[in-house]
Amino acid sequence: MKSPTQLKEIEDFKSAYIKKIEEVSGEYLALSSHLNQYQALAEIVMEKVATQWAKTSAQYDTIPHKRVYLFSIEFLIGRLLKSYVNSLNWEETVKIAMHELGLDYQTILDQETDPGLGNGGLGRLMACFLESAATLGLPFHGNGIHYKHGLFEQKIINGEQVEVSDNWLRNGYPFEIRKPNESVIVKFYGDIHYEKVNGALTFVYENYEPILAVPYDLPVKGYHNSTVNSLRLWSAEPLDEFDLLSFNKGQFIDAVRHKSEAEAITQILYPNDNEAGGKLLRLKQEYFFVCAGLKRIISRFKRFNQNCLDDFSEKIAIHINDTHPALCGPEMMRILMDDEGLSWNDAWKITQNSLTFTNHTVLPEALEKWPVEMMKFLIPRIYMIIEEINRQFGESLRLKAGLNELQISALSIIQDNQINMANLAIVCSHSVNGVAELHSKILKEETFNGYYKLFPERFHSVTNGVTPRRFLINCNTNLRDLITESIGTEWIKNLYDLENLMRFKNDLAFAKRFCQIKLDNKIRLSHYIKQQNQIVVNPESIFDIQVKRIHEYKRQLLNALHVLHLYNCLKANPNQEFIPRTFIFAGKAAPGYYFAKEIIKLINAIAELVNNDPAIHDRIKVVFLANFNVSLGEIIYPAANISEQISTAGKEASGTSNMKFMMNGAITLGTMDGANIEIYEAVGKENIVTFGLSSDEVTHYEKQGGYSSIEVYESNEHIQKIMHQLIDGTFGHLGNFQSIYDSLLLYNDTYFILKDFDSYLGAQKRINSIFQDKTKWFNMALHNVAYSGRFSSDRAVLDYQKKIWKTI
Ligand code: KOT
Repeated sequence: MKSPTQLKEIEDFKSAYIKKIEEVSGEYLALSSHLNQYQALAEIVMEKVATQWAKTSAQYDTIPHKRVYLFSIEFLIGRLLKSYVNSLNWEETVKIAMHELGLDYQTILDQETDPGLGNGGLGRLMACFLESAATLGLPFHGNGIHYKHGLFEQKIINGEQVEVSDNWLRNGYPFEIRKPNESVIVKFYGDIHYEKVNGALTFVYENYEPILAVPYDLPVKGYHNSTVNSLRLWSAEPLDEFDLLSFNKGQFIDAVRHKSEAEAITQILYPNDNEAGGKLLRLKQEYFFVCAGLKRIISRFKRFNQNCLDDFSEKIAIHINDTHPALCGPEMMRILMDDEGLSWNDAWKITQNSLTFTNHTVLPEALEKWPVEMMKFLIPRIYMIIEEINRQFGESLRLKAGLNELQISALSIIQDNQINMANLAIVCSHSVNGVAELHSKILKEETFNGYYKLFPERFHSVTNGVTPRRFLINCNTNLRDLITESIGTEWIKNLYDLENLMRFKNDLAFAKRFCQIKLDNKIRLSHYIKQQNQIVVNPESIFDIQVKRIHEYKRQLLNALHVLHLYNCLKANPNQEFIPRTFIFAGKAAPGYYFAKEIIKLINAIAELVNNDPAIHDRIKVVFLANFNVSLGEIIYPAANISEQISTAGKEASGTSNMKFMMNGAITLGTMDGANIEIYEAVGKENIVTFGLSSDEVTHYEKQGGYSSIEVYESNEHIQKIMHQLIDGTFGHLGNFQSIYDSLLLYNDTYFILKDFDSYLGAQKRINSIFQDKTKWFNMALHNVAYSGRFSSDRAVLDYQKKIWKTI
């Protein structure tokens, strides 16, 4: 029964919506398109959010809380409409209203584009942190880039990845506000020199190219509260639409060149995950959003602080998310000295006390280094400042720490004519952290050991987390309702409360509903698979899922080779007892990463072989879902039985999909890597399946130049068989996989795939035997949900507040 207030709310909503439809489309509701229906709902929701947004901003201006600004080159925010509706506590009203108006709510939600403003874990983490901070009511804002084109859309054609350009702004975007009056000028190129003016040496920067940075603000709304923070994304525009001088001379092409060169800066997101590209345009992007963001933050601070910058670092924390915004150090020095007239020493104190830095990867190819010449050419003043920071740092190591020249050069920001951006970030900030316990340990003992020895107090660890609102509450509503009916609502804001679910471990009725919800989620995913890939899968089979960027270190190849091996076993012994499995893969490969694209091709080749072989009797199905993104993840995570987290130990800094799967009751099949280790500790060894070399073992082999993959190959006939199949025509018209064969045997298997193969096989067998015991399986799944509390990004953000930003 609905209360009179509820009924009135629904009626009011319906009339407002009917009116809004007419406004956005000029049509009556009955004639409106799905897109118009979406736009109308988005506008109504945005109006409500904007009211709270204005109020939050005004409150922040009067309360002197320390503010945190997250600087990141990626914010993978996902679709926002459903998040806003649910966080406004409007879910029921909107659903009923839509239903009563004869509209399909899900179809309306599906009209929203999914902004791909990030590659994967790094960008998604920032979106989770923003959501958590708003939910916790903390003054915490994002600063990034307004890419015109986000991450490419992936199509699979003849088993191969084909990239299509993304155009998320095609139909306009209802959740952003362009703020031209808060634009800033960013200067590139040019010459610098000192001139004597009235006897004093004055710094002159001329012939530079000015670019206009225009901010777009997106509201970040807290769940069931009235806090709305901001994500500010900067767009590059020409200062003048046309270069009038060229235009008047009749040089039309030259006149527009300036426009397109300016716009190029924020045209597109670089599609590499865990790799540093090294292109001039990327460096331009990095400086662009750092410069614009800092200028605005500093000028706002002065406005509310009687023009005084003295206590800046007590009131503001600037967080450098990986090294892409590492120019925050020298840029802040530049603003404080050149624009604000502070001395070097005063500027340095403020800069270092304000900046904190998180590293997200130890892969050497991802550690950014920029050629000195490029930096000098593009941002000459910044280069000068970097040189001086480095000189003074070297001097302090020599004089205060007593290091010799060799030791100093190992810690130098400038090495081999390149700027080492991680070194720059460490030197300019007062805190460095890794994103899981093991990763932080590797940073201290290996990657940044030289710095750790000098400044042990600067090093911290904060394990990543994910928002349970997006990755459980809004995407697995049946599980949400079961949990709330069982333990109340407290868990939504304090995820540790999920531990109370353990009271139901022997409750049959609960177990039945819990398992039915998983089955329903698997059926939902099966429909999606049927619709997208025309493959029929069995929802009763084990859903074994690996979704993440395709990368050698993440070892999708190990998973794929295991499927091929199972296929071989069934072919050799068709009547063996076999527990049906559906292997689901999804993920994008960087367009220039040949080997990763070969892995996608191989998975699709195996899918074609296995899915169409009548001898298999549908006991194995292999599915590669195209275009993995946040929205697809929201359908996939709730449907998983097995969460594949099988990176080479020591290589995955944390991983976050492991957490999303766990919250939804999947069992982790993983190596002792990144946050898997902490999941192991949280659920206990009975409730996770682990395998493979440890990170110490991997390092041990690496120090000897690797292990011998040929030896493993020669001693294992299963491996011999699958290796031959890669090159013997098994995959028919889909071709051979010589490069994969070579990397494993000729180039000695850098990622230890063959070395871990047997151990992985054993782990998969253990899963089969556990799955047969339904009670045991339920118990494991329940443990995973119940102990996922520490993997909430609420906990992660609070850890940062306590350990790093010292705001609470
Ligand atoms: C590096 C360079 C360019 C683009 C992305 C990266 C990157 C991504 N570096 N680390 N990551 C991932 O960050 C996640 C969030 O901390 C981690 O969970 C994951 O292990 C990293 O691979």
